Amino acid sequence: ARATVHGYPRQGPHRELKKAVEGYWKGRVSADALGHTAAALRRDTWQQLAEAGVHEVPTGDFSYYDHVLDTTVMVGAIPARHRAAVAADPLDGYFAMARGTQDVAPLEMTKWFDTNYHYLVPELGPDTVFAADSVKQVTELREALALGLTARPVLVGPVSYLLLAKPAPGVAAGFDPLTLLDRLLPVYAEVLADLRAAGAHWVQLDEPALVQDRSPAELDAAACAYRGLGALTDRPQLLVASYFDRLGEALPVLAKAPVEGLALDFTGAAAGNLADLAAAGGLPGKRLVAGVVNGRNVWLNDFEKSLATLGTLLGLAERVDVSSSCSLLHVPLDVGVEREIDPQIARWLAFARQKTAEVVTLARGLSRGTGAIAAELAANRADLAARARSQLTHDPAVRARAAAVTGADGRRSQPYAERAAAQRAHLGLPLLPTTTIGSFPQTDQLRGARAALRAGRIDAAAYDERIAAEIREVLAFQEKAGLDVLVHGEPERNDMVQYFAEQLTGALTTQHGWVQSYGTRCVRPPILAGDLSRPEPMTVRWTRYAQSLTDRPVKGMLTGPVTMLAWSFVRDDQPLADTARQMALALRDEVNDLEAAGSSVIQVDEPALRETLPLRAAGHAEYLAWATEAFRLTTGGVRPDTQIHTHMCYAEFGDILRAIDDLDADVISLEAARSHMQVAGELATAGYPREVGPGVYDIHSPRVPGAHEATALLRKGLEAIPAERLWVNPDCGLKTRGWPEVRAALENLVAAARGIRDGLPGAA
Ligand code: THG
Ligand code: ZN
Repeated sequence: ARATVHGYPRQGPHRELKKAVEGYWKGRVSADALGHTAAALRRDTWQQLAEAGVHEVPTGDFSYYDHVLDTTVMVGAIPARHRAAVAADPLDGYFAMARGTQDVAPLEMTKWFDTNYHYLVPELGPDTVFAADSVKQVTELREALALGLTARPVLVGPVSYLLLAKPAPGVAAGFDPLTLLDRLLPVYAEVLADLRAAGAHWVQLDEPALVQDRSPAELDAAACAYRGLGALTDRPQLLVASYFDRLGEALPVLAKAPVEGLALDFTGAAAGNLADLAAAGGLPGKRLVAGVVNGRNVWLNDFEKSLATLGTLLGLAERVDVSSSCSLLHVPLDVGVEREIDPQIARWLAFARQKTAEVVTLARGLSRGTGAIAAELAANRADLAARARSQLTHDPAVRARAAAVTGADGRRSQPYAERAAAQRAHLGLPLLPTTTIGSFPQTDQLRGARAALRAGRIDAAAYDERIAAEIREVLAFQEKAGLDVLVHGEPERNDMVQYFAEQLTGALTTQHGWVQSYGTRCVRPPILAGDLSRPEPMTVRWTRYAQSLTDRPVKGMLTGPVTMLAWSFVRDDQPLADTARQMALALRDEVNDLEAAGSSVIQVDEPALRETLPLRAAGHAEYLAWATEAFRLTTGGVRPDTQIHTHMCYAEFGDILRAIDDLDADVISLEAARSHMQVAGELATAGYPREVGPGVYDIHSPRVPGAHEATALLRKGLEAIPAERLWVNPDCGLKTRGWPEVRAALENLVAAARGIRDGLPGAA
C-alpha cells in the first residue's frame, strides 16, 4: 500500500501566499515575485510530503485564489464580461473574475459543500464555448516531476464542475449546465492527453457533487461522462474521487465505470461507503485509494479502527492505497507550532502535517503488518485513551445539566403575540425602529491596540481605556444620528466566534491555525474539544458600560450556538446535537446575565443556520430539530418583555422558513438590499408572524445608498410586512466598512425611516 493525500493547505506556514497575493493587488509585489513565492510554497509542500513518506504527491491543487476558478480557466469558460481583461493579462483577468473591478462584477461565491471553504461559481449558458487550457496543470506537474517525485494531478471532475455551476446572467434560470457535458468532455480529453504527455501516470478527477442527492438523469450523466473518458486511448490512468458523504446510489455507477481507480471517503458521515462498496461487489481489478484519515476535522486518527477498515478493503480491490478523506485544505497546517495548547491535549489533535504522518503510518501498517508500526500503535492507543477519560471531555456538572433540560427550558413563558405587547410597552419604540446589526468599523487603530496588548507594549488598563473610548464614540454617533436601538459596536472582539471560544471552558483557540475561507481570507476556527461551559460573563461588562451612557436601549450581542459550532472544529466523540445543547446552555447563562444587567434587547446571531444544513435531504429534519432547539434553549430563559433578536446574513432562506419560525425570536434581521427585499415577500407569503428587519444598506459594497434609495426599499418592505412589524437596519455588521461611509449611510437610513414614519397613519 502506498500513501498519498488529495491536497494540502496552500497559504504557507506564515500565510506567505496571502501576503504575496494581497501585495500584488496593492502593487507592492511584482507578478514575478508572486510567481516565485507560489512556486517555492509548492516545492516546500511536496518536499515535506515526500520526506514524511508520501509516495505520490498531489499537484494542481495549489491556487492563487480558488481551485474551481482555476478549473473555469482550464476549460475556458471565462464569462463574457471578463474576456477582455483575461485576454489583456491572464493574471489580472483571473483576479478580476475573483474580486471584480470598478466596472465589472466578480463571479458569485458560495460554500464548497458543507465545509467553510468558499468557491467561485462557474457561469454557464447555451452559448458557452469551452476551450482547453492545461498550462497550470501541466506546469505544476512538471515542477513536481523535476524534483524526482511521483505526482498525481488533481482536477475538479467534469460532472461536479457542471453541477457546481449556475446559469450565467441573462440565461434562463431553468438552464441546466449539465446539458453542456458533451461539449465539456473533449476539453477534459485534451487536458488528460497533455498531462499524459507531460509524464502523468495517474490523474485524479474529483466528483464530490455525486455525494449529494442526485436524480437518475444526473447519475446517467456521470455514467456517460466516465464511459467517455474511460474510452479515450491517449490518457493517463483515471482515479475518480468523492468525499464528504457516502456516495449511495452513485457508488455502483462509479464502480462500474471504465476507470482504473476510485478514491473513497470512509470517515464520519461517509463511513457507510464501506458496506455499500462490499454490497456493490467491490472494485475487482481496480485501485482503491482509501480515505481513512479525516481531512476536515482536527482529531487524532484511531489507528486500530482505520486498520480494520483497510483490512476489509484489501479483499475488495486489486490494490489499496491509504489517503486523507479529502484535501487537507480544510485543516490548519501544523499543531506542532501551537505553544498555548496544553501539550497533553495537543496529542489528541492532528493538523495537515500530523494527518500526513498518520496516512504514512497506516500505509506502512497495511503493507508490512502491525508489527512494523508497533510503537505508533501503542502511542495512538494511549492518546485516544487519555482523551476518552479526560476531565475536559467529561465534566459531570455540564453533563448533568444537559441531561436535565426539559421542553419548558426552550419555551418562552408567553406566546409571541403577548410578548410583543409587553415589549412594545417596555421599550416604547417608534414605528419602523432603526438599529444596526452590531459591529461598527474595526479600525487599524483598534486592531493595533489588540496587537500591542498581545505583544505587551500596552497593559490591560490602557487597552480597556482604548475600548471604552471607542464605545463612547460609537454611542455618541448613534444618538446624534437618531438610531432607536443602539449597539456598543464590538470594538473588543476579534472574530464573532473566536471571541466567545476564548472564554468558554472546553474550547481551544490556536495562534497559527489558519484555514482558508475564501481567496486570501482565512479564519482560525476554535476547537471544541471538551464539555462546554461558561465560567464567567463574556459580554456583560462592555454592554453594561454602553447602556450606562444612554437612555435608549443598547442591544446585547451574542453569536448563536449553531454558528459557534458551524465555524469551529467540533468534537467527534459525541453527537453534534449534544455539543449544541452544551453550547446553548453556556450561551443561555450569558443571555440571562445580560438581562439581569439591564439589557431589554438581546441579539443572538445565527448566520450559519442555513449553511450547516446536511448535504442530503434525509438529514435535514433531524438537523433543524436540534439546531432550533439549541437556539430556543439559548434564548428561552428571558422575561416576556425582553426582546430577542436574531440575524442571518445570506439571502437564501426559502427552504428553512419553517425553521426560522421555530426559533421563536421576536425580531429577525436579514440581508435583503441586493435582492430588493425579496426575502420580506417570502417571509410574508410563508405567514411569518413576527417582526422583520430586511436590510436596506448593502454593506458588502463601499457605495453609500442615498435616503431615497433606502426609502424605496422600505416602501417595498411595507408591501410585504405591516409597519408595526418592520424594522430598519443595514444588511449585516459594519466592521469591514470605513467610518465615512458608515456615517453617511446610517444618517440616510434614519432619514428614510423618519420620512416614511411621518407619512404613516397613526404616526405620532
Ligand atoms: N468568522 C468565522 N468564520 C466565518 C466567518 C466569520 N466563516 C464564514 C464567513 N464569516 C467567512 N468570511 C470571512 C470574512 C473575512 C475574513 C475571513 C472570513 C477575514 N479574515 C482575516 C484575513 O484573512 O485577513 C483575518 C481575521 C482575523 O484576524 O481573525 O477577513 O466572520 N470564524
Ligand atoms: Zn450578517
